[in-house]
Amino acid sequence: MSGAVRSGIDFTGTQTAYRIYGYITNAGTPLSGVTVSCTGQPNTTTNASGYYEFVGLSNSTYTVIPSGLGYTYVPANASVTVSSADQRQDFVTVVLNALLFTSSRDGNPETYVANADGTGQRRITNDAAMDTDPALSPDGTTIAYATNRDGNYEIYTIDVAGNVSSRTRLTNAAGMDWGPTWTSMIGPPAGYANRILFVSDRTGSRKIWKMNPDGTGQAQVTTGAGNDQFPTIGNVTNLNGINEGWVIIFASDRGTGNGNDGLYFKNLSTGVEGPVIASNPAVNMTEPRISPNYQYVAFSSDAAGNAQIILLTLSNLAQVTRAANAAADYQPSWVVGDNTTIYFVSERTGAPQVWSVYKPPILPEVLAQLTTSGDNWQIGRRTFP
Ligand SMILES: [Ca+2]
Ligand SMILES: [Ca+2]
Ligand SMILES: [Ca+2]
Repeated sequence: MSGAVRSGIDFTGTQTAYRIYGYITNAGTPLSGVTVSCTGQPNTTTNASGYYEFVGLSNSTYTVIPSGLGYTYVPANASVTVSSADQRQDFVTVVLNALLFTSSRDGNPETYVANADGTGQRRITNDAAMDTDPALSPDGTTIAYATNRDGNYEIYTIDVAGNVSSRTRLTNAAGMDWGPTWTSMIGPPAGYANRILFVSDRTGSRKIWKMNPDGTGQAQVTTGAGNDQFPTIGNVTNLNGINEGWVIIFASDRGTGNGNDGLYFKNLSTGVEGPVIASNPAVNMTEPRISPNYQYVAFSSDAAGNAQIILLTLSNLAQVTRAANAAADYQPSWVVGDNTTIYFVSERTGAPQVWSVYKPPILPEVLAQLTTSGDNWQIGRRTFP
């Protein structure tokens, strides 16, 4: 489709009917038979792929609500605005709406998990080594993380209950292997669905790599010069007017040459790598995270003289600072099904803590501090089912 756009084919006529569609999953398994309601439309039910859709919709705001089968869904309901484009709205069962982070409250870095509102914080790892960079699998059962328990950083997995018997080493390479993130189970091109992306400097510079969830099939993904890190995956149907489809967006210093990152993408179908926005050698733009609806990227930037959280709208590359503060603000993230709340780390009270910022369509931002004990950072990279 991107090729059609790039070759300059003109379309005449105006599309006036759009659809709201999405997938409903329980721990990664499609849920069939979920009743879905939508303002002014007859109810529908999900099919064997967990898929639902409402077609023939005109521009308006619709409330979409899943129900049935005995589950609680996240979000419980969604206000979806159709504005001359199809809209995807996924739902998951509540277990997937979790927040992962690293905390030093017990004396050294461990992985923690919490509910999306910060309640229910509990420790997953319990080990004298550094346990960092947690990422929850799209089926909600497994955490990938990085640990230096073997002398240098390697990627491990452990189940969400933290059972030591489930702990599995996935990488075994000299140098740093860290920053894991899972790819979606449905949708990405061949070779990219149900993989773990990670960062490795085993070839001499940092590159994005991928592997199967059991550690087999390790292969280099990004190929440009410089150092690449912080991969995030999404189906980006409008990157400044171009339908890129499934991409990895990542940070790289390839455009600055001085260690400051810029934002880049790799199209997983064509293999093309290019800038999302122009790099600036004087600015570190890093830690990109694609939103659950694939329409935004949150990242950190020190363009204002201190690290700030920036919300980038992919369709037009507009940038808005969120939760502005003179202290360092970094490592933005999202949880499943919520495209309005950004989680981030801030040092505005001193030590790094996990915060959330919620911005309803009209009201001012609502800020919440979710952690208070020890240092808390590295909010887990999230992948959406
Ligand atoms: Ca530890
Ligand atoms: Ca290693
Ligand atoms: Ca700041």
